[in-house]
Amino acid sequence: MTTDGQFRRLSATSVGADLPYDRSLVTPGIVHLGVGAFQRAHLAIYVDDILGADPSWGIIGASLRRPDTRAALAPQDFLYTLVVRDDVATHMRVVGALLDLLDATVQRDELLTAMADPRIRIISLTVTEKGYCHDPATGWIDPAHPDILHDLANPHVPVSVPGLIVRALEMRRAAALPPLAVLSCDNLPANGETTARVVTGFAEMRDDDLAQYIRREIAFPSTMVDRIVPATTEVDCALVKQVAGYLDAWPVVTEPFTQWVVEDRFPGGRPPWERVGAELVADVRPFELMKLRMLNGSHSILAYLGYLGGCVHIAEAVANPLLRRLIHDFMTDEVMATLPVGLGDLAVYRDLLLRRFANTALKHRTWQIAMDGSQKLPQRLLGTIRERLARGLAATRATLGVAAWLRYASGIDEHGKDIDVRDPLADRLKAALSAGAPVAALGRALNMNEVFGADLPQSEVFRAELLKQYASLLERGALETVKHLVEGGR
Ligand code: CS2
Repeated sequence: MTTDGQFRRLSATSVGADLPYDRSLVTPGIVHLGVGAFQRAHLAIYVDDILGADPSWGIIGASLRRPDTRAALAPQDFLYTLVVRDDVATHMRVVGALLDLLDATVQRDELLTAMADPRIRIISLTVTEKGYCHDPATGWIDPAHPDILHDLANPHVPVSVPGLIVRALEMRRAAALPPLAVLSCDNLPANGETTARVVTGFAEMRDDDLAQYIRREIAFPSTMVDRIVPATTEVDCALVKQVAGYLDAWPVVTEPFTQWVVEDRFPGGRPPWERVGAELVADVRPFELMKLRMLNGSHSILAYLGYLGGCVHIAEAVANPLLRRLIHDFMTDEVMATLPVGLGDLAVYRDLLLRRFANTALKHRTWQIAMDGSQKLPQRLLGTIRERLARGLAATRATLGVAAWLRYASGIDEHGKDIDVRDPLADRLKAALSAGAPVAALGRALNMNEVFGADLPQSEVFRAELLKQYASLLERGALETVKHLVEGGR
């Protein structure tokens, strides 16, 4: 359907396509794996903003698992609307940086050909934590992962992210193409190193020479990415129709805030991103730690406790004075002391986060953030807990966040209803947590070394605090537990 009554569909020849650059001159310079809402509101905007100055950096995107993205965007020439909203204003603009979008499930060869195209100088990715096929506690590739086993047996028809990248790099080496950068834009600690580790780890399993070539020639800069981008809903499409007056099957809605800190290592060159607000630095690690522990740590705590307490969206959760106090104190008293010096005034950063979470124009579901906890918690909460334990300091609020995740992952809510838990370890978590006394249930969950590592389960202090919080969640419920803690009862 390209029309709906008097409304026309966004497309290059129809409506909405008056871009500030000539799109017919734009050529591809980047292949991006994992075109979700986040990438379309973040990396794609940093690219869209430089296409007037340098049109050689257009993006060829790929969806790795689902055909719906291509189906939505192809009829509108891969144009889409970026909707920037807060409680005061709504702005819309059309983005033209995406030149094509391949569905890797049926266009794998086209995707590999694009990745091995001489014009491509950056392969970027937002494939979420689980796309790395690694062990989240250690960051090493999981050799028993079904997709990795598939790709080892069928290296020319890869399905995993490491498999696709290694095959593309192999093709580039065979064609004697110059080196490029593989740029992770995922919320992982040291995301460049993590990507390098899984890519070279997979290459080593296939061919030592190839692994050496990758180590020698390919750069894996780390990045800290930040913009809150909830999944698009029908309501967002209706808003675009009403305000912009055209049909867009897949707009993306986000907040005004955006931040991108990037390590400046691009052997094939890069767009002049510093001109459009990106911060190019030598070492991204301090920024990543700050963002993962402060923003994402708070987000996960709000998501689990908020969901259990009946809050559908983050803004609703943070409007609850007890939850707000909890994450305020979590950031101030538990996280800040674990961060490196030189990051500026962390209290200002904290207050900005609290304001961003309170944006009621963003319908960011607690359920969405609650997904994939087993992949997220190591970098969001467990790092903070580890560091505090090592210094003999309490980590009560962070531990309550972990307990709330486990309570959520048990699969039954406070009213006895099923929770739709989305997590690669969902079945194992549910089996571990759904029967027996809390101490036995937690004992089984803590055996998951890929989440907790070998060290945390050994800590008596951590075990005792986790049990205390978990038992309180079961007895009192989420909001009463928070009240108890915030009001000093503990
Ligand atoms: C969120 C993040 O879904 C989640 O887990 O915590 O996507 C968060 O919105 C972004 O990292 C913000 O930059």
